[in-house]
Amino acid sequence: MPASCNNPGLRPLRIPIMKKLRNLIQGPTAMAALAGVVAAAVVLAVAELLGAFFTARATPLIALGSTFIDFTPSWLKDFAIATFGTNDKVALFVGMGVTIAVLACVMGVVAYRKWALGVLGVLFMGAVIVASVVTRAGVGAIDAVPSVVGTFAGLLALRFLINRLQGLKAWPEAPAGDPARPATSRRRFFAAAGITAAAAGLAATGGRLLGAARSNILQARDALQLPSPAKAAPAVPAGVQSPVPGVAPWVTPNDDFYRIDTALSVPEIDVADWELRVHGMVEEEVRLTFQDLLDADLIESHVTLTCVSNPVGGNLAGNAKWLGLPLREVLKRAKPKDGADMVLSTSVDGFSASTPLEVLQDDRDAMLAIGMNDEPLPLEHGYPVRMVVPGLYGFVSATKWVVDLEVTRFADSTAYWTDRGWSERGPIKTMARVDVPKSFAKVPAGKVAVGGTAWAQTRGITKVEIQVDNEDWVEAELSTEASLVTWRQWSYQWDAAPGPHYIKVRATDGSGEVQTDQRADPVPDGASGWQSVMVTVE
Ligand SMILES: Nc1nc2c(c(=O)[nH]1)N[C@H]1C(S)=C(S)[C@@H](COP(=O)(O)O)O[C@H]1N2
Ligand SMILES: [Mo]
Repeated sequence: MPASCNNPGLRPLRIPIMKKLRNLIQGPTAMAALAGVVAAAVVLAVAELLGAFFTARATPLIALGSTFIDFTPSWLKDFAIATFGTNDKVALFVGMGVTIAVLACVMGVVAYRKWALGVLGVLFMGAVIVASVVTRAGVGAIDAVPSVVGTFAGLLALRFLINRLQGLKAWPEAPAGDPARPATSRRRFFAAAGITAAAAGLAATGGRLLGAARSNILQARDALQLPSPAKAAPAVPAGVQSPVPGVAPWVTPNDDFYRIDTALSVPEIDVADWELRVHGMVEEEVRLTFQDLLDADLIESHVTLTCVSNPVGGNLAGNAKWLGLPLREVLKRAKPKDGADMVLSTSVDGFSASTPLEVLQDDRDAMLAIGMNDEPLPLEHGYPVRMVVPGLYGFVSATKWVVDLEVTRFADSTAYWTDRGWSERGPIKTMARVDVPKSFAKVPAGKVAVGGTAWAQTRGITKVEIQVDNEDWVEAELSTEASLVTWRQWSYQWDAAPGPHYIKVRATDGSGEVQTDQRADPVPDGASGWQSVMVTVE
């Protein structure tokens, strides 16, 4: 028997701590905290259920999260994307869930000790929710109804549970077996809390199902027949795909296309309601319906989109075939006035991007896209209409769910991310990426296939070089170039000797410029530097 077990000095110390801990966990404070959490679940669940009949973006979690995103400083956005990638929204919801749970615990305890103070706290939180709901773009005052009703339902639930709790007198000091020991009322409290929580769960699930059933946007999208383009995309030449297995497919399937946006709940737009307003510094205000787009002479072209938040070596880039109307044609009708140098595009949910006017008028075929890889745009990629502008990062050009184009001047207006510390302009930087081998891969000695992709939209890629350790730079083999606005893949057969090695890669673009080795963070206008991949050859 270890000596410590019969050390009498330890017992008196250990038992009070254990007892205190047990009392805390089983005591009224913890139960009050639990009541708070259950009441918060009721707030959210009732709002979710009613929310099925209102704008989806108006339920408390979505509205609070969206408001949080809008106040996210650029370093935090950058950190979130760097850490969680396209899972940044999941991370946000987890963070919000924890915060709400902690606040709810506090609220429960406060309400138990002093009911009036608890009521004030709950009403204050309700007011915060309502404020974040009604300030969302495209959300009306009526959309506050689910949150208001939810808040009062939560308050009722809290009162109900705290009544149960206050039934527990002379507790927990009463010894077991003592009739004063309120084991049954304690059980009753947990039963009440459990039933309330289960009802909240049902309401939330019901709200989800009801919301999905009431939304027929997905069916409308599936039923939509895209017209054939007046000008088809140039045929993709053979040999665009790097022969190295594991390199990203040259055309990114829609399901694998990276998604970056501030929308916590994907906007649902009925094409019958969709209208694009072109206004501002124009001779002629133009309004376009979806039918106008279907009837117009559409073009089709492959364009590689890239996100400014993409770190060196990252995968926030994708290549797709887009179908749409050249923005040039839209602007021709609107006739921009002299002095205008920017188009501020705005989405239905209040995101905006500043794009140089001349970029939308030149021959790079910037478009209002309605199709992506022979399908209507997926909901999360901007259904029914988005902008696609070759050569610019998405944050200054690729507005999804676009509904408004204001012709203006950089000096007069700013866009969503510009107001949060990012650049007002965002030409895409020349970048080469290694897809194979992966960083920290172990490969057998001998011939090792190295491959990846590179992009410099509107300039094109003319050379990709790799450097192993400190050896000379050598040219990789370029895959066929499809166009200047799509990425270009590459491959290299590396004669690998055993040991650890670093493989660096850099591209040269069509203007003759070699990709800079100057490291820059994504903020404010895109990451730069050379990717370096560590590989162990065995
Ligand atoms: N409405 C809206 N459009 C948006 C954004 C957004 O947050 N909201 N994000 C932009 C950014 S930063 C990028 S990189 C591209 C990404 O487009 P994708 O999600 O289709 O890949 O969309 C752009 N369009
Ligand atoms: Mo982006």
